Amino acid sequence: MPADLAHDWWKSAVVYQIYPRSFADSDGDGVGDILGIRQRLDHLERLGVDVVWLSPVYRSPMADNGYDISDYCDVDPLFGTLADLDGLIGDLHERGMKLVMDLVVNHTSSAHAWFQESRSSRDNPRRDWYWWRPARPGHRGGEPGAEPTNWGSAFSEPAWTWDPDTEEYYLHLFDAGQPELNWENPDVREAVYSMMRWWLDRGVDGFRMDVINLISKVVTDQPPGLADGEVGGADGGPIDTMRYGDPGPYVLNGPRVHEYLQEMHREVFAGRPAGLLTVGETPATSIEQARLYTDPQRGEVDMVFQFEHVDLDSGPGGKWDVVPMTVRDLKETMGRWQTGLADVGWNSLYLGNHDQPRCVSRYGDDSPEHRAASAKALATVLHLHRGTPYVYQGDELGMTNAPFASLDDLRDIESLNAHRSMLARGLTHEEAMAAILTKARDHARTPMQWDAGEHAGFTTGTPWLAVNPNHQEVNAAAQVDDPESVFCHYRQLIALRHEEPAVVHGDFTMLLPEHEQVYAFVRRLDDTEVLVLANLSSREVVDPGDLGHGWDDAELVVGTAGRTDSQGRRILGAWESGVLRRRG
Ligand code: TEU
Repeated sequence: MPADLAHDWWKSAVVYQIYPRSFADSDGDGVGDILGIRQRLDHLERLGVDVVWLSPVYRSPMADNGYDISDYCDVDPLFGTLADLDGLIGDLHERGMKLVMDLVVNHTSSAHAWFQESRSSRDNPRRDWYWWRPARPGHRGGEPGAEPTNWGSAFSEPAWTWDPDTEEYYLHLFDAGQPELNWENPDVREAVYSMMRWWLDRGVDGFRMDVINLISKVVTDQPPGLADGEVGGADGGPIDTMRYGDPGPYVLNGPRVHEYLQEMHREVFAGRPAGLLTVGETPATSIEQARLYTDPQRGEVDMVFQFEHVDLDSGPGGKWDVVPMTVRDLKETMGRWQTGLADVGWNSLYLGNHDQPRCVSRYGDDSPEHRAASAKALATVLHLHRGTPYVYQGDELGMTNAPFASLDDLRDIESLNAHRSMLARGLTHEEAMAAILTKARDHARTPMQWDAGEHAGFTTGTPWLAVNPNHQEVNAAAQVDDPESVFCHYRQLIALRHEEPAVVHGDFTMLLPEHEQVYAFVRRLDDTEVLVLANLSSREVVDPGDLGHGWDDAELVVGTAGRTDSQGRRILGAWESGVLRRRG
């Protein structure tokens, strides 16, 4: 690791996200684990990524696949041991890579000792570590409608659960097994900071902070101190606002969130050597808010995951209200975020993760004819924007959504609850399944496709979630030595970011914003210009405006940049993409 690592080293880095349940299983129990990851680090080194973001491996009852943590300072036996994790940290550092852990501190598991104590009695010292409230006045606790507010959770249920022992409700914006921590309580914050320092002392290089913009709640002075949300309002997120009140205005980007993040920075990161990375997951966050979160002068986080481009196909009814999206929509939002954080802050760049369907199926064309080209075109566009790219495991192979046929094929609490909720409000099973089969998180969670063998080389046992049958064609073994493969295309893009400063620091100019098929832009730094052109459609594009005029003698650095027909018009084939560079 270069000693003089620049403070903002992560601007030229590429992060690879590993979802441990689905990456590689070393002991044949059908669930991925840490030793499995350690056995597959050559894949990451060949790809050229700089950082691994590891989704949770902590002790957990797995109500939400690890995003419900019962012990922050231990590894769940399903994934291995602390020693295994120390080994992974060592292996990555030896290879010049870093490890970023998932920090899930907006909520804990209900099995966490803190919550067990908190729910044990109303006057337990940890009672105020969570959000407990009495039943709505005039209502008997436990009865429908008695919840302190009408809020819905992201998993399509009431956001409050009654505790018959202490006769109060506790708040959870996700599953009932994920009670919200009360960050108003300074002891809660200090407990979190000391846990973070413990991991940094162990060699971890930073944190991806789960729903970090939910930690400050708007507490009103009228009982129960929290207000009802609007039902039927446009949420766009996973909350089923057709049935429940939208908690958004009371929990998103709350009044003390910046104060808490600045305190965290002072208490955890200040004074530590450069070389750490912090990225906040911030659903429903505006550019204005993102500038505050990522302005280095403010000492909060290095970058955030914003959700606008992954909510483009969500209608007024939220995530499950699936609506079409266009290339123009994608350009409009990506372009605005490029401009919005051009002078302050920094963007994270992603099209997929463990919560989103596969990007090639959602934004591309996963038919056998176009899958590889569209996977490359999406990567070309994403990786050349100004920001830090994130590769979700399998996207570097062009992995697609899975052919789930029925609810039995799914495992994710979010989809299973959403199905029940949609039926409860009168949708048919077919209507509910149509939405779920489009947006299900399990699409991203099918096992990694290492080879064409049984279970794609992921496990010698029975995978916890079925392997995508297209692993016969789509797998790492078939791609790593194929210069025309999606894998090698990703490797070229990552290498370009490492060697071309204009890709890291160059300004961004969108071209042809109104074009229905073409996504093109220029990056400029000093005397270097980089032109990125991509046809994000399955139809050929003829003469996309004066795109590329004057670039005839430019250097083609990645992909292809179309052909010129007899009339001198540039033709871009279906899903064709390329990067041109010129100097002076
Ligand atoms: O996700 C938060 C979040 O925004 C998701 O609920 C997202 O909106 C939804 O899944 C899109 O369908 C984080 C984690 O990434 C997710 O895996 C967890 O389930 C959630 O927090 C609770 O920890």
